[in-house]
Amino acid sequence: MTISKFLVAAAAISLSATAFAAGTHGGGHGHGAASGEPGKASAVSRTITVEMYDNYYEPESITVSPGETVRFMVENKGNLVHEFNIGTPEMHEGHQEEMMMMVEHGVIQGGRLNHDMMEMDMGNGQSMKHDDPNSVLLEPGQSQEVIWKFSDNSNIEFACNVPGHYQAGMYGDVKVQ
Ligand SMILES: [Cu+2]
Repeated sequence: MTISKFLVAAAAISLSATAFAAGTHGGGHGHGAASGEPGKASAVSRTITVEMYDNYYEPESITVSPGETVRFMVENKGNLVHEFNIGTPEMHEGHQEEMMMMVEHGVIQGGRLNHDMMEMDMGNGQSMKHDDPNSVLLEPGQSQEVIWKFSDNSNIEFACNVPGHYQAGMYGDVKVQ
C-alpha cells in the first residue's frame, strides 16, 4: 500500500481531489482481494512465462482453475518500462491514476525507473515503491516472478498500467474455468 499512502500525502499537498479519490476507491492499490491472493511457492501447480513487449503481452490470455496457484515468470523484452499486474478492470483503472503520478514525479522515465525516487521517503516512512504482491514493474531486460493464487472471480485481467499502455491494448484476459 505504499503508493496509496504516498497518494494521500501528495493529494494533501496538491489538493488534487481526483488523485485522492484514486487512492481511496476500491480499497486502494493492488491488494487484489477480489482477484485472489499472494500464492505460496509450495502450492504452485504451473509456471507460465509472460513476455512483455511495447505494448502487448505474450501470451495474450491465460486460463486457470479456481483456486489455482500459478508462478508467473515475467520478462520485459520491450524497450519501455512495463508492468504485469493481476486485478479486476476497476483495480487497473484506479492503478492507472497512481501510475500517472509516478510518471509525473519522474519515477517512471520511459525505458527506466528512478530507483532513488522510489526509495525516497515522502514523509512518515511512505515511499513510491512498487512492491505489491499482485504486480511487478520492470525495466527493459529485467525479469521477476509473481506467485498468485486465483479466486473464482472470472472478471480478472493482467494489465500494464503505465500511462497509455492499457489504452494501447496492453492487457490480457484471465479465464477462470
Ligand atoms: Cu506497458
